[in-house]
Amino acid sequence: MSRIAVVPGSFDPITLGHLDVIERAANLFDEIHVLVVHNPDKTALLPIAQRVSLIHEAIVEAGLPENIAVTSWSVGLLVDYCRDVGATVLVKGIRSEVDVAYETPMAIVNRNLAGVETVFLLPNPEHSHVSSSLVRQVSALGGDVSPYVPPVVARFLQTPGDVD
Ligand code: COD
Repeated sequence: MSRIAVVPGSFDPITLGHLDVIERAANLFDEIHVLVVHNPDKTALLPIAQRVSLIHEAIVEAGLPENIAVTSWSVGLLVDYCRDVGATVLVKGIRSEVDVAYETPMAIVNRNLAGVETVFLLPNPEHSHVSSSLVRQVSALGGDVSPYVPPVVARFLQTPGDVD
């Protein structure tokens, strides 16, 4: 039986920290679904379809394994999506105690709701300070985001019209 895992997030936009977690997850499981989900607690920068497109291009650009699908989800619980595609695991990145406090109750509820386990991956220390909100802030103020995001995202944030 193939092991399917979902890597959910806002990915607004995808960062090198996200990409690192996606690559490691792809090496651990047979199939990975990178799932863009709207987070109602955050003010969005990019439309969901744009985020999906940038993730897809970043994965191709980085030459990541081909067992990665990218899609979005807007109806119902995360575990409903997992059930629909036969995924038994959620993969999340943990950067700090703040992430642990945010993710722990969701992991417990997701296991209680549907038996879906959450696997936490520690980030590459090189990217542990990186977040989409930091990227949005640096970009809005005209700074260089290329140390924090895949090249396709850096190009997009400089000239949004040039990338689909
Ligand atoms: N290094 C490593 N990991 C990182 C980094 C980094 N630099 N940056 C982010 N991450 C990790 C985050 O910890 C997270 O695991 C993931 O990458 C995505 O991060 P974001 O910021 O893009 O996404 P979030 O935190 O806004 O997550 C949005 C979700 C919708 C996925 C989340 O809120 C969620 O799981 N919601 C559950 C919805 C639901 O079904 N609720 C009911 C039951 S709990």
